[in-house]
Amino acid sequence: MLTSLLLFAATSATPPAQDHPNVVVVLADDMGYGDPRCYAAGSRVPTPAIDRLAAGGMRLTDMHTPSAVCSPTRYGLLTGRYAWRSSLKSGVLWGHSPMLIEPERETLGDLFQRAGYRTAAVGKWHLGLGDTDPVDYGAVLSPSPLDLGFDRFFGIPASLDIPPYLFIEGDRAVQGLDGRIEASGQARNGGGGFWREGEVSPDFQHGQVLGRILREGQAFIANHERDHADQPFFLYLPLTAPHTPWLPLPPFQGASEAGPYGDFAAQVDDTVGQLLASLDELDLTDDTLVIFTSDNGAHWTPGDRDKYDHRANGPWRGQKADIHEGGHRVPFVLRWPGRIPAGEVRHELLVHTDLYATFAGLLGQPVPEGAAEDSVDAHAMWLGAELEVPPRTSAVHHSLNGHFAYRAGRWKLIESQGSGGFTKVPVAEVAPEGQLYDLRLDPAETTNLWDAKPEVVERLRAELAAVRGDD
Ligand SMILES: [Ca+2]
Repeated sequence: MLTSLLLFAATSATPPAQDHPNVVVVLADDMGYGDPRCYAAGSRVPTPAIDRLAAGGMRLTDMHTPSAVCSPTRYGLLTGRYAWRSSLKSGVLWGHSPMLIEPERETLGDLFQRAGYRTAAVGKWHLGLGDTDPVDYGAVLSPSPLDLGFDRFFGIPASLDIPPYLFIEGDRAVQGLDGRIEASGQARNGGGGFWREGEVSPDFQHGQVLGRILREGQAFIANHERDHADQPFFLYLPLTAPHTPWLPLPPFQGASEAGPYGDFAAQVDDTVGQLLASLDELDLTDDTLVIFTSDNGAHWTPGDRDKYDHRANGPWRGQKADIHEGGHRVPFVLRWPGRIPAGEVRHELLVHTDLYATFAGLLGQPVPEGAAEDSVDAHAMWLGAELEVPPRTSAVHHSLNGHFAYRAGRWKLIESQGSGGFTKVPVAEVAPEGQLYDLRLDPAETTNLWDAKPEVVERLRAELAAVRGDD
């Protein structure tokens, strides 16, 4: 009796840190479902760090980015709301675009701050800065990530191939845009990588940016432990790779069997490994929930696939920017030792927008009225619960060109013909106006059932219209 009372007391006295873990979200840029070996044993890219993370935690097989490209996915991940509800109806932002997230909108950073966390965003922002179009990088940038729930920001405005090329710290440029850099002159996959011409600051070197983001992220964690150890931290770490330009550092050149892209993806894995090593060294591993995922599928053509015999997007059809699964079904690995079951694989449908409600659930925080309307709470599933009803029964997908798809159980409806993105799809003269696939029987989306299943088409169209708020 005494023993059980003591056990009960010990359980009740669980320190708050157990329920408020540090949280690190690593968002790779354009890494595919078939790159990590824990998702595809035959991957041509060595990924020991991501595999280690999966072995110590959980791996999801049906996680989707809210869009098949960068900016709208980031909007959705940080706000719990699909970006097509915002002013961005298709495409991505550019280097001089103003802030896309409405300043009053609730973000993941706000949620963590309310729960007592110190928060940082370090890396590729790509959600716009300031309120002028074009952005004046000589001015204080308002709004900046500091106005959106982050105590600290360090990073670059957009993609590594989009000018201007400079670092931002907090709400201002680290250095002026004193120079110009010519276009790299490289094709996308010619090695050395592709970037556009434009303004550049003196301290900016494309090949050094990924390492700089890692070091700034590590410094945030180390400084936090030195100065704020009484608080948990939230680090949002959006990497710039393996997006173009593909610029692996010398130790990674030849590290994969998938060319410069694969080598750069191997460097992404090493970046994850160094981050995990930092957590180990600071004795934070057991108190930290680490997520690794990607913001859309890999930019990987059928030609790339044949040349390297590597399926960067795994078994899925299409690639980055496309409405087919390869555009938006991504790796998602999460680890929290002792709390998330180790080595578990889950197949429930989820979207990056769900991070908001899931962390709100985990932290016991309310969701403010009107916030995160496209977010569902999956924290019970993350902690290993077997659920009678899945957290989410449907999802909306969105492509580069603004095409919509709607997933409900086994069915996937695409409102339009073609890919809606980078992949050219020949369309027959007499073809259905849209696409319907049975992902359970046809996960590679090869057989269009639009004409064969009109009742399913009608039902899904009506459901999508309702979610979208069509008049
Ligand atoms: Ca991307």
